Amino acid sequence: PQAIYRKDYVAPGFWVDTVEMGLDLGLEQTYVATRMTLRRNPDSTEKDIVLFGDGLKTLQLRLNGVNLKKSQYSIQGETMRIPDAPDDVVLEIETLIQPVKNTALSGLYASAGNLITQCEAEGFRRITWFPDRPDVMAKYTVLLRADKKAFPVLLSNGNLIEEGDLGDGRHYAKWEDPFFKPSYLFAIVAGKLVCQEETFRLQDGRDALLQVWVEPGNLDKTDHAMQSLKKSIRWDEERFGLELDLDRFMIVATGDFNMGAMENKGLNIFNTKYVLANPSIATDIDYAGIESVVGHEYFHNWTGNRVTCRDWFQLSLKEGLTVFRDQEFSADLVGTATGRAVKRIEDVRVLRQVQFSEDAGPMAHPVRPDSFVEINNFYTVTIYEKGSEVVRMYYTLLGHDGFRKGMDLYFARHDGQAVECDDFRAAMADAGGRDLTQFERWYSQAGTPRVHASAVYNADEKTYALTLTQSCPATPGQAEKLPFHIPVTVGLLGADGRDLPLHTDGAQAGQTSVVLELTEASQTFVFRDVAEEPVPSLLRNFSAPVVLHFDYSDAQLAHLLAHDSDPFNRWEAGQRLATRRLVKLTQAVQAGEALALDEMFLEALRNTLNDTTLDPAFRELVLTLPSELVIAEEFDEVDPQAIHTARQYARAAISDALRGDLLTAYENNLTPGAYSPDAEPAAKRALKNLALSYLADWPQQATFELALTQFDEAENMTDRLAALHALVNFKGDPKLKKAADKALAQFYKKFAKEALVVDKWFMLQAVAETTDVARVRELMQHPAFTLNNPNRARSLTFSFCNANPSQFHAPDGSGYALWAELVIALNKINPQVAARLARSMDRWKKYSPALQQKMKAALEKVAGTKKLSKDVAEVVTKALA
Ligand code: HT7
Ligand code: ZN
Repeated sequence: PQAIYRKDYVAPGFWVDTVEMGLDLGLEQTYVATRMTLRRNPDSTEKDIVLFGDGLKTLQLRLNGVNLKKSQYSIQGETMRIPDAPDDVVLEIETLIQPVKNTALSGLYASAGNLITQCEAEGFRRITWFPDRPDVMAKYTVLLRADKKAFPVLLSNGNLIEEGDLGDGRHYAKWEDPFFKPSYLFAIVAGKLVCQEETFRLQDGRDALLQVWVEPGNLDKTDHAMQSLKKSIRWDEERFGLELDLDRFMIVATGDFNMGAMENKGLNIFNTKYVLANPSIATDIDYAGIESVVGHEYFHNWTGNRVTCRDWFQLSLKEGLTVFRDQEFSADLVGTATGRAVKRIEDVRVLRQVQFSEDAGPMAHPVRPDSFVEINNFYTVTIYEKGSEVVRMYYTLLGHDGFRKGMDLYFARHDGQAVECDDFRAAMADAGGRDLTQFERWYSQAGTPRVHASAVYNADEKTYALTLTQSCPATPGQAEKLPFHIPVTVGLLGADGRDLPLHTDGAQAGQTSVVLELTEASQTFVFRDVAEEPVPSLLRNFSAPVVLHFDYSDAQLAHLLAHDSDPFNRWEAGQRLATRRLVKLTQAVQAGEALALDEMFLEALRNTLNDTTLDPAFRELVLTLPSELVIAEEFDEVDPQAIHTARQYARAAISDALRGDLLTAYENNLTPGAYSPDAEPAAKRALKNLALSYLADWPQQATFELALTQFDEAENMTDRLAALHALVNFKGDPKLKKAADKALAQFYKKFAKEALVVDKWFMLQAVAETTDVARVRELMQHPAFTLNNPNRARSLTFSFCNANPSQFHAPDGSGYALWAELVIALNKINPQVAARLARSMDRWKKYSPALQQKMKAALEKVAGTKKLSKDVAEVVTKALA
């Protein structure tokens, strides 16, 4: 497949000022008439009108009122070129499209009898011919016409300016969006929908109409999304001084969606997973997910919509920044210092588990990629999560107020424009009076930097010299890396566990944390007047997306775990202690040696578990062992079964040693009374259910009964699902398996009509320890399973391939054969979803030669498939390179 390159950017030959669209909507067939006014861009080297179209039946093409003859334009692939056009043009285009046949869910498609659009990144060209690129911003007016019964609700971007009857059972609605926007933010929704609505007073005194639209029958599940929307609007006003710029803001939920949600101007479209919630169907994690995704999409209204991307290579300009904003939103809503740290730890866990792995694999790319084959493959954890870390580093370097000044300057300069990552960096540098030239390397260099720290304490001179050395592994196409500008936040702990005052360049009197700026390959930072040899607390709050190495002793880590004033690094110390042990246990499994877990580690965990002054959510995080995927990163050659055995052994040993403490934690963290998704009760449930999962490793009837009672009596999905998890993974008497199966069957029966809960039912089984390839195949035959719906496909097949490593990597290669079949099947239905699944094989070179051979064969099978989409072809070609 053909790659496109960032360096080849050419400004559009023509701007589009206005777009008027008329759509006659139907599921089988939709007629689209588009009239656009174009104006020559004198600053471009491109002289033609260039339009993009994909899968369109073109009925009519008129330029300034005259039909275009075939000889007056050319079409190659998705690109139409009209040469020799005058400087001002009115282009009229009529196309026919077939929404029901659109299983790719890009462009206009059918979902449960409704019509929905998804235009990011390049879906608008599946509706009409258009300069479908983000730097072409136009004003849209949209007239929707449809059968009244089939499509009683007709929505588009902006304001409803007219609606009425057309006779013959049809009606219309006319929408006008007052803002210039790129085509990827265009949206329409039509169908049988109902809404929860509210008028909300904005800070400037205006009233806005807020609506959450869902299928009939789901109005009992919209309240949390509405509350989240109101909180988002208020937060953006208060934290960034950014107002809602429309009179009306709509959210629509659909069960068929490729991603989480979409920030279309004034008409956000969401996966139901990020809208629908009530205590009986949604877990605490779902509630938190809804709050952050509603926030994320809302925040895009400024970071993405008002200021958008010049081209798709700049995607992180809007995505990294908006993820940073949604992370801060969630942290601010919790409010407490540990609450913030808990959120930070959760975010960093995702980064390490998924992004670090991406950065070390064949799809590694910079935050601002230099090339791609299919843009849909670049909605990645690097663009989103690493992009957010890059924005967070500006925040760390400039401070709270400096960052806000940078944001203000960014909007003052670029409101209404399509810009580059460099423009954001320039705004930060100018507002903060800082030289951020070297910081650019975070955008241009892929790979996760390594920082090695070493220290020398001079007792005579009372100095502590900390040397930081950086390097970065090679990534595809980038063999050599130049030093990054890395903010490393550091504190020093005394023997009593308290922070020592810091005397070093840049530290104010009394300061106990300092941001050291590592810009060279190696630098030494000297702390003066250090009364005793300290334990360093490095990279506090994870101040940069790097792997930090320091040769800590176990005793130093236990000291940090017990005392660090930085809660992130307390957790980090616990993870380091655990990882060390899990690596050793894995090696012992491989060598056939006896396994053991030392009392010192168990004691550190026990102390944390029993420290009731600590937030239960924090204790839950400390007590959770690093995942099998994180442990795998410690090895050059991964042995998934040995890692699994080692981790399971460690869990059982913890369960055994901390029996009484776990039971006490269980009992002390019950949350009787009405359900609330707030941080405090959610934290208690998290710790209680972690205790339950450990107790399920304790093969006794009593703990099984505990789980069964929780399952039967649960009044919320968090507790019910956690209990079902414990039952299904119970280690005791095989006779109890029958009771677990019964619970599984009961659960399905009770929730068979709730698609999102059925997804959970599949997922829980997909990741269960005993679920092997044969069982997945059996589950694929279940009447509720389908590959056509992305959520359902992901719930079983993605969960198995990505989150059940010891079974997926079965030595006989059966997991890989299943993977290949699924990717090939999905490729025909939905290339974007297929390409996501294809990524499960990214790290195939990290496995034993025997497994590698089987993985390669599976990759080659997919690569050799006829009619492979660009999406899948790019992923497997890069994996095999
Ligand atoms: N900006 C949105 C991206 C998105 C998307 C991209 C490709 C294909 C389908 C998609 N649905 C949504 C989501 C966001 O980051 O807010
Ligand atoms: Zn986004």
